[in-house]
Amino acid sequence: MTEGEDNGGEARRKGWLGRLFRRGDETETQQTPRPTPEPEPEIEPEPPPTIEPPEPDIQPEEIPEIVPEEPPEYAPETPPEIEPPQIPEAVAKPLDNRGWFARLRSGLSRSSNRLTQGIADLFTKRRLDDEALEELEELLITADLGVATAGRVVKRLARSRFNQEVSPDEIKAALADEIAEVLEPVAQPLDIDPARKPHVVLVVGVNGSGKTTTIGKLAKQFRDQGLSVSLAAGDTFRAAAVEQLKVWGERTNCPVIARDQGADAAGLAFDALRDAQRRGDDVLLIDTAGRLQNKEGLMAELQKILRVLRKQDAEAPHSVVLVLDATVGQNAHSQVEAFKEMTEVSGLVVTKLDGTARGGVLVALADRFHLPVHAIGIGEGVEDLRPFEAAAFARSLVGQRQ
Ligand SMILES: Nc1nc2c(ncn2[C@@H]2O[C@H](COP(=O)(O)OP(=O)(O)OP(=O)(O)O)[C@@H](O)[C@H]2O)c(=O)[nH]1
Ligand SMILES: [Mg+2]
Repeated sequence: MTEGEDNGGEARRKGWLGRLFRRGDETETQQTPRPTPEPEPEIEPEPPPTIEPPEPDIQPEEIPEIVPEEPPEYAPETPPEIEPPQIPEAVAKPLDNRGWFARLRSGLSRSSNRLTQGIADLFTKRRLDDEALEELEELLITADLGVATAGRVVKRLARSRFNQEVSPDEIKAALADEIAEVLEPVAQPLDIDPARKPHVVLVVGVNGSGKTTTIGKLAKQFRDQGLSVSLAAGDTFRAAAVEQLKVWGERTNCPVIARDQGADAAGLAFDALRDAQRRGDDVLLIDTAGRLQNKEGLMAELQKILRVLRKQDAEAPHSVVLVLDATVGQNAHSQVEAFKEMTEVSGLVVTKLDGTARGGVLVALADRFHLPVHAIGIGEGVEDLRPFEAAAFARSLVGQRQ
């Protein structure tokens, strides 16, 4: 359960987190500095959005008033060499329920194998006495459930089964029930308020967590519900990120507002909301960068986006969705803490539960932060975003069959 056990794929994210909490260490000097940012105002001089030019009824002099920004407090860095966007092909047809459950189970196998084996070792012809409960608690902690949650789950189990002889299957079933009870209150879909035109969803998270992909998948789901959706490529830090969102826009038939790399993300968000309001869109999904050079830089950018959106709609964004990669294990806690400090996170989407996920952490997060988990990602395709179902997830985690 410690960060030291994280798999190799975390190195990049750890690097990000390292950067998230660091100020001006040596790695910055390896990057060629970008030109000094343009002085204010930031919106006015920018190139027009790619989908439609500003309409004449907007007075040009209004715009500087709306964003009276100082230059950003962070020194923008030259993005690392641009990786080609990794855009998987859409999954042709929806998975049936057994298909997705099998995927979730195999994704959670890293957690569930450990639990299943541990439970089998512990509870073959054994009473659920104090010693057994203590060992079970340790096992749950190593499966990423965290000390507090593991303690609570075991205590509740003891209430009903103390000193009874229990089989591994009974323990698994009881555990799944206890875990489902922790998860149930947070299993809440991302509800779009039809009174908002648009309902603005700001999507945040560290780089690589799955923000852009999740936006594409959400766009598809909302389109399938008959909603009109537009996308804003607010991750202006990398050219590839903009391209990636445009591909999702084409795939889901949603307009994408985008600007060149390095453009001001808040200005782009402003234009995107104005256009979406004008069209009367139901939903606006705003992508953000996860890769700014430090926490202060990221916070400054996100807060600027919030301020600018609120100039047009005092209640926007109506949802702030934090996307977490389930393979990072305990790091997810510090990511939630960091983003809660930066913005009012209103819910989570947890991705990569089809990979070598460490799903136990989702239970610990639910128990600790009580943030709604709107959906889970179980693959790279457009259909691979599923509602978060507490009971199914709990059963998968303990290795039970559906
Ligand atoms: N297996 C799997 N891969 C996923 C899932 N969600 C996203 N990915 C992949 O994870 C990688 C990163 O996803 P992105 O959507 O680009 O992540 P991001 O948060 O936008 O990253 P930055 O733009 O770098 O901040 C891509 O290769 C995605 O295809 C998922 O649920 N399962
Ligand atoms: Mg992205």
